[in-house]
Amino acid sequence: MDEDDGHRRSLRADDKIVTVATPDDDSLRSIYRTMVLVAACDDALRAAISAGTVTMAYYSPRGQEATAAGFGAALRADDYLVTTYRGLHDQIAKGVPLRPLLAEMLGRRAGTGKGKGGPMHVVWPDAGLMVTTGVVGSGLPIACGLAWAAQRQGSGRVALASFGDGATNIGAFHEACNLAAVWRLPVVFLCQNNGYGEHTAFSDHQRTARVADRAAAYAMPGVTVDGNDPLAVHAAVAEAVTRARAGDGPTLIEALTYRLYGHVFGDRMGYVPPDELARAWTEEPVGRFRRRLVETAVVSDDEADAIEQECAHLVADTLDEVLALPEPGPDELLTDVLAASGAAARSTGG
Ligand SMILES: Cc1ncc(C[n+]2csc(CCOP(=O)(O)OP(=O)(O)O)c2C)c(N)n1
Ligand SMILES: [Mg+2]
Repeated sequence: MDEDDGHRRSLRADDKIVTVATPDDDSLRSIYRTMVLVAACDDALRAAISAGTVTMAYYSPRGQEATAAGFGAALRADDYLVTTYRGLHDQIAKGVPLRPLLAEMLGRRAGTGKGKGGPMHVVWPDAGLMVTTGVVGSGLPIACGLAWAAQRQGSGRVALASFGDGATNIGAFHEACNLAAVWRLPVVFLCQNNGYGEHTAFSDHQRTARVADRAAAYAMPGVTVDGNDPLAVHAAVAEAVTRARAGDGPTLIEALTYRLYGHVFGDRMGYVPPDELARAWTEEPVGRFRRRLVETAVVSDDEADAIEQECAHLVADTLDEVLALPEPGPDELLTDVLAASGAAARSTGG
């Protein structure tokens, strides 16, 4: 990757130059719409929790929209994604439909897991979303398994593991990086470095200046990009995906971004320096990308407004619809616990 702006830094583990296409105007509008849809969903969910209409532990991805929209546009529909509890943006960007996604988050029977998994366990294989996990770091070895399967099947699919900066201190991160490098697995390790693991700032939880520096330990390329710029993320992921599909193994990408609403809904963020938070809001990625698209005449102000209104209405209508849907009943407590292999298993709910 070229070092063409202040944030991008490459620790190239080989000499291959990979050229990737930049998104055309339709793709740019689609990336913007994804970011707007995530922000609209996040606004609606936080408002619903505040109003008491919805009760759940909610980990807002607000501020990290660009990272998800950038990688979503760089992946194939059949590529795999493994994400975390802070995964709403990733799930939307990978193409999980809004209705079953929100229904799962709200524990409705029409949800991706029949309302029995909840927000920490959203799975939608039709869009390649194979796992959402609340166990920090646990998604990375699973992504290796998916990538190993793809490698053995020759399917050309790539697995992208999305995780936070805190997760890079977990043993599973290092085991997965090592295994992926040794077996040259088609994996993209995408660290969304939002500056904090729960209430611990990045500089208090690791000595390495950049998460991407850790790639050198596994002889894989590592790169740090501006995670608030969807095109920087897109370029890095597109390059990593191209390498992965060509059999050249994994890449570690660190997307520098920010959690604008703290760790979990209700976080008062007293541990966050106020000037840091104020600065982060000035770099808020959705508005920033809108300004860029308007300045470069990819959209007019009216078109950008129309995208925002369309997304706000879609989210409001879907949320209203989902709130009226039934929850799973007690009779479903023991169903879907194990994969049924025959009629007997099905009849016992096994
Ligand atoms: C194995 C494990 N250890 C600890 C926790 C508690 N925990 C939940 S979220 C979190 C912070 C993770 O931070 P990061 O990886 O940076 O992700 P972010 O929340 O910033 O998206 C921790 C420690 C957990 N869920 N799983
Ligand atoms: Mg973090």
